[in-house]
Amino acid sequence: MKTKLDIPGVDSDLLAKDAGKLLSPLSRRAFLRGSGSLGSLVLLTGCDVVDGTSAENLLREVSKINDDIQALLYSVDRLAPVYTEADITRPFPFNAFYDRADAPEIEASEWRLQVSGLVRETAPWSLADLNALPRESQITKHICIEGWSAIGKWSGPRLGHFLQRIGADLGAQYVGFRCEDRYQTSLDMATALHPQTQMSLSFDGRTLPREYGFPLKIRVPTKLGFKNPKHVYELFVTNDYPGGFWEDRGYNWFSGL
Ligand SMILES: Nc1nc2c(c(=O)[nH]1)N[C@H]1C(S)=C(S)[C@@H](COP(=O)(O)O)O[C@H]1N2
Ligand SMILES: [Mo]
Repeated sequence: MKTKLDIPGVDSDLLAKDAGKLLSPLSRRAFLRGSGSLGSLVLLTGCDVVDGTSAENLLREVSKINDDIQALLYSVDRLAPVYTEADITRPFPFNAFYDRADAPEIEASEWRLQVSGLVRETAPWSLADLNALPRESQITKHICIEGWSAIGKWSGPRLGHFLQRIGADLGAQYVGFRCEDRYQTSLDMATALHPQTQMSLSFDGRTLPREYGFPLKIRVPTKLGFKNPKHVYELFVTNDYPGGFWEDRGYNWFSGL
């Protein structure tokens, strides 16, 4: 492998520092145990860093190693902690990339969940169809990257059961979600199949309120809040990295807890 460490316009020490910050704690330890230099990052990623663009690619590769390591450590047997009714946070905080008053208003009778990509049955689902599926309830903690957390109660069908039901390719890499407010996010298949990953139709004992994601939110208690899409209208299964609203703006894609 040819490695050139003099990059015109790029400070190699700063680049190594930046990239080191992107690593998960586990791979960072391994990185620092080595020389912690740009050279060792080049070895780790196999990237040939010769200019600003390849420096960017190197940072992207490092972020992917981070995702891969987190995915490897992720276990469908490891459950997020569950809480009691007495622990529920009321009122529950609202968050979105806009103000509460601007949350989308969705007409229940017109709404359909579209299903696409690597699935056998692509027929859309009405809210009544989803409401007819067996439900589970969870009281879990939502943790937002912005520094707050809150305990809430959600119920709805298990996403894993739904994916089986529609004949999704469970060996595919990603399940992506598109939302009515143009938000989107995606999960690795292991997380989509996790027993606590839920298609939430109800919140705190009533129909999901408008601002909390009516009519459908995907509740993922093993991930940070931004990986929990509200107002979902499309679910797709794919092997092409789908990214997401915040993921495309630099948040770590895996963001597991
Ligand atoms: N459609 C949609 N889903 C979204 C968001 C959003 O802006 N739009 N924000 C995410 C973030 S960052 C958080 S913390 C939670 C907030 O959910 P809550 O309003 O139920 O607390 O929704 C997540 N899902
Ligand atoms: Mo968030």
